[in-house]
Amino acid sequence: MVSKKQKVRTVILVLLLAIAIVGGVFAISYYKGGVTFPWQVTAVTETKEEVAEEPQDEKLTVTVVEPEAKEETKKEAVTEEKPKDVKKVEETTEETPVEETPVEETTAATVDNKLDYYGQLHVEDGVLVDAEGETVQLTGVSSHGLSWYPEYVTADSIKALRDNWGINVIRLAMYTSDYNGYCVAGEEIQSVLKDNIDEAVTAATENDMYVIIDWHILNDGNPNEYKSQAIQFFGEIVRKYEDNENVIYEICNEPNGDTTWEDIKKYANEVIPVIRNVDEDALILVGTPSYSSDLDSVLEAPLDFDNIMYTYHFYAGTHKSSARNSLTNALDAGLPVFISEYGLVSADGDGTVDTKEAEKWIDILKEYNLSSCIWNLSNKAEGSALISADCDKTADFEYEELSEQGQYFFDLLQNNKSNTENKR
Ligand code: IDC
Repeated sequence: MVSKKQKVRTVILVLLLAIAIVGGVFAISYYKGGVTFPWQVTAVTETKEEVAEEPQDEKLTVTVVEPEAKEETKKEAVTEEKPKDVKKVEETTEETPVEETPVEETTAATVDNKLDYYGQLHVEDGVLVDAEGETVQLTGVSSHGLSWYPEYVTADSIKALRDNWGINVIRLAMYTSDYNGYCVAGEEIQSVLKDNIDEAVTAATENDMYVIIDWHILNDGNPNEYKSQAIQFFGEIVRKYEDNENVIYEICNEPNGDTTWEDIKKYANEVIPVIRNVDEDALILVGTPSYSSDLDSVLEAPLDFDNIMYTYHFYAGTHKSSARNSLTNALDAGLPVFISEYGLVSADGDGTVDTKEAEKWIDILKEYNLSSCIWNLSNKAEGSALISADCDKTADFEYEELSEQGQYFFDLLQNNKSNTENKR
């Protein structure tokens, strides 16, 4: 009989044996690596993750920083290269003669013939004449304020005006009190203005043109307000240009307000000798009351100097037949008149060309051989500007780049030429 004790011992033995066998098998498998125990799985996964994450981070850091930097460099390099490529393409295009043809199509509007240059001018019997006493007519443009639009009064732009439009006079409007005017802007701007005048006078001289140096009073209605500055300015300027027979001095643009002809005479009698003491032949233009429109007062008591012309200004949109009558009355009475400024638009400098009135005014200019300058050489957004507001060029304008008044003026110049040709 097997005792209970023996049975228990046998079971324990079998169990121990089984444990030993299973343990052995597991041990072998473990060392062979064929079996992955659950704890191993966790450990491996954890290790893998750890291992995988760390290098990934490092890699990311490396891949993020390094390649991006490289990419940037690459991008920069590419960007740098692109313009080169574009340039190369452009250069190639420029080099192709066929591609250059359109450039020629964009040439400036140019009249057929240039107006003449006459040398030293004089006033004889109320008329502007050359050395031989032949009647002379100057036709040209006035600048806008020199402080405001100096870019249109450079050596290049003046040469282009002469070459393309054929005009023989340019007026340099130097405001005295408005818009950084000479008398209010300080020494630095004064010297800039004088440099601009010098460049323009030199260009006019080199291109056989007359040049008017205009002391452009306006809001300072009475020229006596800045008389001492005028005396100093003209004294300095005339010494600079005493040998330039093409320089014309305009000593006060438009006296206005309650300024009388007597006030203007008082001023003129002081300023004119300053100029004449240095350049005794200089042609001098003198403004008249009411914005240079009152010639009647002048007729009653003209100045006592030779080679003086009185200025008369008109704007076709505002000034009509009564203004024309007062001008022709003075001319018929033998008063020497110079139209140093006019517009075909309104007197405020804006509006459209009044073609009906413009035609009548132009007829008078032709009939009396009046010298004149049209207001104004700029691209300001106003009717009197000769250049379109959307044109940034300061020379060599195409016809389409001129304003309505600019085109009208250009057509006049062109027709003048053909008229002259026809007469010959
Ligand atoms: C105008 C200019 C305008 C400027 C104004 C200043 O065209 O851009 O703002 O002066 O007040 C004149 C003057 C001349 C005027 C012009 C047109 O001599 O300076 O220019 N004008 O108003 N007299 C009659 C008309």
